[in-house]
Amino acid sequence: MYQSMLYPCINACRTYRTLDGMWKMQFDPEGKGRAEGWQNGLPEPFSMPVPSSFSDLFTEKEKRDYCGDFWYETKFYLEADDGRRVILRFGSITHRADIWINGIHAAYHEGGFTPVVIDISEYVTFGARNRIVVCANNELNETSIPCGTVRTLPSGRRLAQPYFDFFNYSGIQRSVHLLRIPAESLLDYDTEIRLNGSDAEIRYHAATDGNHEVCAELFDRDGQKVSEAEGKDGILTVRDAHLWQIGDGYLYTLVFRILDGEKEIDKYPARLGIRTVETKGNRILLNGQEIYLKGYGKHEDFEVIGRQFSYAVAQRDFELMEWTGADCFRTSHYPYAEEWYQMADERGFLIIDEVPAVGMMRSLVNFAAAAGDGADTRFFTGGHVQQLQENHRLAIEEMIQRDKNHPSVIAFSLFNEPETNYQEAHDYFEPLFAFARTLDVQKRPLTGAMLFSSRPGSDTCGSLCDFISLNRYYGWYVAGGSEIEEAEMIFRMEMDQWAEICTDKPLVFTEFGADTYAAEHKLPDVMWSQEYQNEYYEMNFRVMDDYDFVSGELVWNFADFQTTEGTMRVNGNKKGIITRNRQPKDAAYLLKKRWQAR
Ligand code: BDP
Repeated sequence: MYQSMLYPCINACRTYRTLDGMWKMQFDPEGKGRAEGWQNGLPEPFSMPVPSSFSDLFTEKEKRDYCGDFWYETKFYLEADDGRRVILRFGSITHRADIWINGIHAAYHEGGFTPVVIDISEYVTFGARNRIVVCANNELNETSIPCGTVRTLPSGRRLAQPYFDFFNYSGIQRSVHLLRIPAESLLDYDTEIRLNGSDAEIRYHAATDGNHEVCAELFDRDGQKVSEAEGKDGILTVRDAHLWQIGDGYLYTLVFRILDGEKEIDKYPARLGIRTVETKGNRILLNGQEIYLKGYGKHEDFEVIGRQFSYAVAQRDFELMEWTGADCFRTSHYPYAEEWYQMADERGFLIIDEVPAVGMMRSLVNFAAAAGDGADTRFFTGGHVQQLQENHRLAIEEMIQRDKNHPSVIAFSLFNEPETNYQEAHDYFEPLFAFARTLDVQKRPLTGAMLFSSRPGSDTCGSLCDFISLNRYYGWYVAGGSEIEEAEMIFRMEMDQWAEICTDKPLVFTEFGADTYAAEHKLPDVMWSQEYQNEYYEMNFRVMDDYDFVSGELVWNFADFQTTEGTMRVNGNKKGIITRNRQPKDAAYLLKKRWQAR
């Protein structure tokens, strides 16, 4: 594996090309591929687009729901050796993969939502065609994140059984790049920002794999150089800094160069937004000013393409989010494709970046237990815990390394709805929070989205978080429909308890919502109708507005999305404010009115 996750760029020192296109693919339900030597070429492949989530492209159920090993193959021509490294970079492979180059095993990667980056220089043949073979696997278990299990039907067919509420889309779902980069190059960098009046000070650290001199230059949006410094560690001072703000995604360009005298060995242009984020008392501050988060929990999910990244869908989503007056989303429940963060940086949009630690409880009915009765399954006890924690640690490390330099990322979420009501949960999470704190020099707030049963008195993990994040379904899973007045009462009772803790800690709602069928209207309203979604939100906002430590509201969900089928879901989760094909439900207008006025 190669240590750098820097996004590809093209200039005099670096080049890349995409290997996206039609690849060969083959399912391997018996897991015999390795023994039969498929790493040297697939025996009976069909064609498959890369990137894509394979499931919704087929017309047969068995293929849509395929669970197990599945293989990909492609060939590429490589030009003559010019002394540079050859790097192969997958945006992600879900959930794990072995990769061979020309039949030689080059890497194994666990985790389906961060890049797989491999230095393949020693495996390739220059001036010739080279073969890439990938054996991916999409099984879920209790040591993988996200968590789940696999059920074998009497026929022998295997089915993924997620402990979470989204479809187990898999495949090579993000772009594949082939990079040529200098033998000595920039591997990674960190930036720490301080504001002094109208000026800014940027402390940087550049990691390279050599000893040559590094220089850093900062350019404004017009290409004017505003500051420069020398060394792997340095300070850039910016007079009258144009701050990165909500709705004003002003980006400077920070150019790192590695020099051998006059000779440029490497050059990497990074985008930089000047902004600070912190919590103070029970407030969240951006550039020292209090902010209130308005927006959504989302998914990477769209018809036909599943979880594949699409610039067009992302653009539509940003347009719709901004149209409702939103300024923030949580990458529930996994790090998204990097392009989402680049677009958010440019638009001045805020992101809570979440690791795929979801399904940390045994709940097979589309997460029903999680949202409703909060059953305790003792998930954090048993033999699987150590390996789970190792995978979780790796996912945190890769997420923070990949995303730490995006101004849009204002917080990291390290879990979604695990059981937190016993000591072992705290013992599990405490070292992970401590580890995450060592990785982010910007010291962004850390949080985790808390389950219904995680509340003052019972929860053991809120103390690890810089702000409390609550997923709450008062008026839906709890006292829904005609009981909504009771929901309001018990919601207030819970908030009174948080009020005692949140004198010194902000609280953000990371989920609240009601399933709503876009075609359904009813007077007086009933659950699933558009009118009820409005009533639900009106009640929830009434309560939230009475507690001044509430620092944000991210509704669940931005759009309807695909889940595993079952009695809890009507061809997916319908809590969207927007339909799956990206048109507004009535509640979108309610949010728009509220958020544009705030
Ligand atoms: C929460 C989960 C989320 C679900 C949501 C729901 O965090 O993934 O989709 O409930 O039930 O438990 O809609």
